[in-house]
Amino acid sequence: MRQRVPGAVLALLIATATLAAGQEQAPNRREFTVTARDHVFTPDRLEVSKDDLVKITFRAEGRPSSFVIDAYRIVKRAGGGQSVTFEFRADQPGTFPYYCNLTGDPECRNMQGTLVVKAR
Ligand SMILES: [Cu+2]
Repeated sequence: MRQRVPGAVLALLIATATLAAGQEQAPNRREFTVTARDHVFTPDRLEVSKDDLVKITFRAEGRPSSFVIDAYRIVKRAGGGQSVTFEFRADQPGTFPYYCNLTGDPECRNMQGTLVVKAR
C-alpha cells in the first residue's frame, strides 16, 4: 500500500531542498567586457572574489590584440574588430597581471592590466 504525500507538502519539501542546495553551490557569476584600443586595456583592473565564475568578453578595437593571464593559463586572441568570450573560475587568490603577448607590435609590451582575486 502506497502512502500518499499531499501535493503541497511535497512542493514545500522540494522548494526547501532546492533553496538549501542553491545556497551551498551557486557560484557568484561575474561578467566583464575588456576592450583593447590603442594599446590600452579598458578597464585595466578587474576585481573578483575567490571561486567566482568569471566571464570575460575581450574585444579588440582596430588592430588585433590578446589577453593573457599566466597564472590562470589564459591566452586569448581577438582579431581587429572582433571579440572572444571565455570563462574561468577564480580559484587562486592574489593579484595577477594581464597583458598582450603579441610580438608584431612593440607597443604591445605596454599593455597592462591587473586581475585582483580577493580571498573570501
Ligand atoms: Cu597587443
